Amino acid sequence: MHALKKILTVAGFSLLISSAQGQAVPDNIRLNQIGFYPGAPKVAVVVGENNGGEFYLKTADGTKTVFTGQLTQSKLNEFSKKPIRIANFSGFSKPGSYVLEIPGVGKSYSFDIKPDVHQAVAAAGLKGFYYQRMSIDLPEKYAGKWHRKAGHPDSKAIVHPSAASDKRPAGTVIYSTRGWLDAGDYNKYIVNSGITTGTLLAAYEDFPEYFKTQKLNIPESSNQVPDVLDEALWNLRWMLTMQDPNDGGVYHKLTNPAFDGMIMPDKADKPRYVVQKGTGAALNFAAVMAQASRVYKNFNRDFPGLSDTMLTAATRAWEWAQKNPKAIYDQDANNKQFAPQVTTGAYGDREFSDEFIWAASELYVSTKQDKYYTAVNLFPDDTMPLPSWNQVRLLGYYTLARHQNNLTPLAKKDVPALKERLRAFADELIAGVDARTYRTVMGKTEKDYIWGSSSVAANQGIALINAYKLTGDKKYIVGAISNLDYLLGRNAVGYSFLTGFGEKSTLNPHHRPSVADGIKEPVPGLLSGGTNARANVQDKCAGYPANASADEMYIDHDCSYASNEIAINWNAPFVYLASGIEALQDKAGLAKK
Ligand code: G3I
Ligand code: 9MR
Repeated sequence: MHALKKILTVAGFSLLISSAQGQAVPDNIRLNQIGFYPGAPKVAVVVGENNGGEFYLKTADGTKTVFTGQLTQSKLNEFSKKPIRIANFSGFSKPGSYVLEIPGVGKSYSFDIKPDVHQAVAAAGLKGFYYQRMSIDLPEKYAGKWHRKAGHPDSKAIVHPSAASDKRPAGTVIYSTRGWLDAGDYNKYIVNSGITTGTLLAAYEDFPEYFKTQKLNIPESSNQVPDVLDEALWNLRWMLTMQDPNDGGVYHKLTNPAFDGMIMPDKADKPRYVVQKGTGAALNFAAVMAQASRVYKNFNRDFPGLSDTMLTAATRAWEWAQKNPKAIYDQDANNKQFAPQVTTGAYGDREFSDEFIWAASELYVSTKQDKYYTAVNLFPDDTMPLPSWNQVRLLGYYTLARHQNNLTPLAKKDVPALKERLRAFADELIAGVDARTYRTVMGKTEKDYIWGSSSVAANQGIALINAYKLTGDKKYIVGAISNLDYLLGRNAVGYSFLTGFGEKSTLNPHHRPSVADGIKEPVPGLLSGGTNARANVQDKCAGYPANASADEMYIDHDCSYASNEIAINWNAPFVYLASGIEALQDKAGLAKK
């Protein structure tokens, strides 16, 4: 299978590939393979020049034409310079299952037009976190054919020499169980857990009604707590164990010295260490625990004392960071000094002003104590950097905007300017989208195609949903949908990057359980990092298309950790994006024409 796919990718975009049904379908009609809301724009991209300007929307069985449209004149793609035409069938809104037929090109994958069209992908993305749970069996009842044994109990994590303190010298054994595996690897990183868990909690805070009724079939589904909060708690409980009770500092990660092989969790039994405490870890921890204390406070009967524990943990980590504002996690430097050497993911941020902003914002909103609002300069400059694991400033801004009606006067005075900034940022994101060949917000410049670019698309979508919530202007949610369309297939490689969803979706992610479990289909509901302009030089896998442009550098091969790994900090914004759009579909007039 790999070899065949590789040849197809190398040979380019115009080849026919086989669909799940065994019918020949062209790879060069690219669209959201899941579908469209009746009241939303409906666009497909056609790659390559062809005669004939008409396209037909047909019932999925191909028997009946329900809509006929005119393709746009072809335009050269901004990066690959390939000719692109657009089939726009936004004028059609009748629910059903359809295909697009383009004379001289072929038929598209089938897709739906209906309300709730992204309900299943939103739920699957969240269920993806269940499949990432460590230290617990995943029985068939919940995990289906991907059931597996527990691994990584982490009940005996060793304090690494880099983390040694008087009260916990090197070699001390601590209990640090649970948590999610970070990505395709089996280690647990506090910095990346911060933005991930914070994003899931933000989704809940923004759309509580939506999550109240969602059932994921996880072990806690029968309790009274929304599944998203039960799932997030699996990781939060692990995060709590990463704080040194003696000083409030937080270990950067819990890790093997080196990455495990491509084996199942229960076969991975190397010793695991907690390493150096750092400012990034402390502040990500403080931010997410402060946020969590606010969220779980409403579930005090289900989790007595939890909210208070979280707030205390948050303030102690914050205080540690005040005393240690520049404790960088420098893995290379540590490796010169300590043994064993550690070569797993570094998440080595060196700049913490954004982490201070996020933590201060969350602590302020949860406690209403002005001292947090004034502790750091929350608005040091005019930039609005898109969130990523090493850049969390906007997470603080989203929180302040979300709670705008419940702030002290000190912060209230800044709200109009903050809202204006969020709106202006969204305007910048959507500017020019209709003139771009793929008509997605994603891909304005080559810079969007970095390692984990799928999370760029998803985080842009979150910024747009925030602007929609603040203004009620439909153009922002339409922009957010364009990026969901991108992630589910309207992109330059024609893949749905969500495993298990779409006829042409990621099948071979760099994900140890998916590689090692002997099951053909990958674990479902995981978002591939996707296109990465520098993937070929970063992981050096064979099979990248020759002369690929920035938006085409992707291979669906498990070797490719730089373009085809999955990661929790990419799944979380996907969950926010898909769930937010689902939650807003009625208000935004998407569900009906
Ligand atoms: O910041 C620069 C940017 O200025 C520049 O334009 C761009 C061009 O490529 O590069 C940017 O830096 C990249 C950085 O990510 C920030 O996006 C680096 O090149 C790139 O090497 C780095 O990749 C990180 C990767 O680890 C390697 O360190 C990814 O963000 C990060 O998501 C990934 O995380 C790994 C963990 O270490 C281990 N577990 C799996 C996880 C996912 O792959
Ligand atoms: O599997 C690892 C993946 O999670 C990381 O993102 C990636 C970059 O740090 O590294 C992967 O591990 C590779 C290692 O760096 C080099 N040898 C091959 C490993 C993959 O099998």
